[in-house]
Amino acid sequence: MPRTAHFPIGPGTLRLIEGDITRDDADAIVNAANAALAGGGGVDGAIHRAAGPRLLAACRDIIAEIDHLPPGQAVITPGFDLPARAVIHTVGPIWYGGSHGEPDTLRSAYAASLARAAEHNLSTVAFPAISTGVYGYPVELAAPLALGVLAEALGTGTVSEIRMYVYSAAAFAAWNEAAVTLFGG
Ligand code: AR6
Repeated sequence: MPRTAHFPIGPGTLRLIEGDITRDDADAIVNAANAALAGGGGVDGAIHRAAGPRLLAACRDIIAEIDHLPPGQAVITPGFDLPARAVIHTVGPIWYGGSHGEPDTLRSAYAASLARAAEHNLSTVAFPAISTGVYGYPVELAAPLALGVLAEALGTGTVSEIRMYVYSAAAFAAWNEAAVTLFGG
């Protein structure tokens, strides 16, 4: 049985969900992309498969203009075949041990994604656990940092609901523990 938990934060709600983000019908889902927006493995591959080839075409148009998407920044495309209306593509940091600016870049990836959502009046946003897969960011460090940024956006009403997707029972336990510590049970 997939696990869920929810935490009221200010006027908004944070939901923690164990499951596949590509099935979510949020206003926007966030993609943990690479700087070339070229598609890839992990959640990026799953989102491109579910959205269909028009998503890669839209990413290519963006790259033709900006060359590459630096870590910590975010851009938005339509959701195409996804249930979600939009995809916000961000690039998290690759983990090199933690003293190479990784926390600032991870914070920025979440904040920039929320900024794109707010600009487009998208109030329900689903996030994957950016950088905690191929990019190697330790989940027990990523979770409290990410939840802090998400809570700030919910507290100020930048967005009304954030659905934080995790992809294993172990990840759910780590994120839930961090959320309970920060927000109470
Ligand atoms: N739904 C929700 N979460 C998922 C899904 C899914 N369908 N699939 C995987 N995850 P990763 P990164 C989780 O590696 O570390 C790509 O190749 C996964 O278990 O997707 O930011 C890009 O092109 C993990 O917890 O992203 C980049 O090159 C989390 O999503 C690179 O990987 C993120 O893992 C980015 O690496």
